[in-house]
Amino acid sequence: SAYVQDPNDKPSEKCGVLNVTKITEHGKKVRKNWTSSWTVLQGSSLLFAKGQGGGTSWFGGGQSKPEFTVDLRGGSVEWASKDKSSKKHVIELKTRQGTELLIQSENDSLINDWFRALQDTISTHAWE
Ligand code: I3S
Repeated sequence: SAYVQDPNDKPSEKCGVLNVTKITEHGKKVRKNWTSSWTVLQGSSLLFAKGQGGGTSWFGGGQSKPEFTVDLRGGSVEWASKDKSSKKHVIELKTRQGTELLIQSENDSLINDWFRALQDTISTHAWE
């Protein structure tokens, strides 16, 4: 289903498990480290927590913090070219701060929903 901005103008939220790796940090290439992450889109922020398995959820327990947070304002998303990854369904997310992430799921419709949600968020917050 399509991602729709909340009509009451509350911060929109979307979450799920995605495979994520940074490829660039502060404009500098970093080594890939694909990790399954609990991912939350909250307003103009994208938050990543360690994947399930550890037993602690940063919901649930409330003790652990997100691994990292990305500010989507001024960023861009596109489908990653083949040279970026051998995986299927890979989104390339670039932030204004010079971080580049690859975001992937084997689930075609799930990743398409995320792509639209990220695009919508970036365009909604374009002028902030
Ligand atoms: O872009 P690369 O370097 O081919 O990325 C692959 C490597 O990071 C590899 O790990 P090491 O070469 O550090 O051991 C990963 O296991 C692969 O998953 C990476 O490539 P894909 O195509 O899966 O994004």
